[in-house]
Amino acid sequence: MSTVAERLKVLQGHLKHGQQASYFDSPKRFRFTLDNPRLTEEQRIFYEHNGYIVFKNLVPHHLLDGWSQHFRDICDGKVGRGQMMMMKDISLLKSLKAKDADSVKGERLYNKIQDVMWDEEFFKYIALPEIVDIVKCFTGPNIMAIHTMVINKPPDTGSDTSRHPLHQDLHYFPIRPADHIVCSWTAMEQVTRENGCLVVLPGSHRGSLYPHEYPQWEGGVNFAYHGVVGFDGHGRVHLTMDKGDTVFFHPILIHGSGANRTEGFRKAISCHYAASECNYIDVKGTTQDNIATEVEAYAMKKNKTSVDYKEIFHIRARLVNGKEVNI
Ligand SMILES: O=C(O)CCC(=O)C(=O)O
Ligand SMILES: [Fe+2]
Repeated sequence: MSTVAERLKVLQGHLKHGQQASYFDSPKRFRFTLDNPRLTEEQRIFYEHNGYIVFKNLVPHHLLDGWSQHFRDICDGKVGRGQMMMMKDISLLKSLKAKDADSVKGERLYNKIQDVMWDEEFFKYIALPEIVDIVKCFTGPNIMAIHTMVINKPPDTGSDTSRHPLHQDLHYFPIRPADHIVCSWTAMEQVTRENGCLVVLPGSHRGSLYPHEYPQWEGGVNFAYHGVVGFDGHGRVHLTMDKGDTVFFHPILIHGSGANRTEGFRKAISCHYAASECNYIDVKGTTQDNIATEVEAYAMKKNKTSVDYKEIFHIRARLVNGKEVNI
């Protein structure tokens, strides 16, 4: 483990010799990845530097088709939703109150199903060896699923509410350390700039967690879609992906997604994994206070009991590999 003083000495050495100090000259070469042969040196360096890495065609298509059908069956009420949370786009909520309400149903109505980790069909994605083998490179062998979603972007209604503002997923998590959390996000069909692919700010995972607020969007903003401001000048990469491609990214990486301007449904399945050794922390009084208060109020309304934010995460987390530590 290197100390700040050691790092400073190396940097001073570079400067003295007129060289430009680079991130990889620091004594501890790898901070965001663990020693594991599943990642090549090149892949490891890419993630260390950029905070994300894409694996082409990682998830078999027949499995993705099955999960797409399962999503539609839940939306249509053919399969029980259990404890899963079904979310609707705000512009549709408005039109539901209008006279054309009947035309908005099924997968057109729901833009997200959350907490899919306890659904045995979706859990097959979460525990898929192709995914878990890569997750271990960030978390180590003991792995919990802490946040899970099937994200559906129905055709935008014209109000741009299918956009997802730039944000950092760690804003939502009362869990640390961040470096042992990773998201896997798999395209369930081709994702393009037209149907609202992910947009990432490479290298932003080396920053810190910033304050998040609801953006001031004319058409309204979906529940809990908080965003960061002030990153307009930062380089962006649009992650256009084919069906089955999977991106793994760090929870501090700033990312978002565009509106779906096609007539199709853009679906993705994703899971945030954390090392079982991670701790559940109190976020009161931090920049995460606003999301914690909002979600606690929602849980209170739904379950009529008050639950602390970190307990919400603790209770729903599900073991994926190895053993549970912080029970
Ligand atoms: O799939 C997307 O459009 C992005 C979703 C996302 O980043 C999130 O829900 O945190
Ligand atoms: Fe996100």
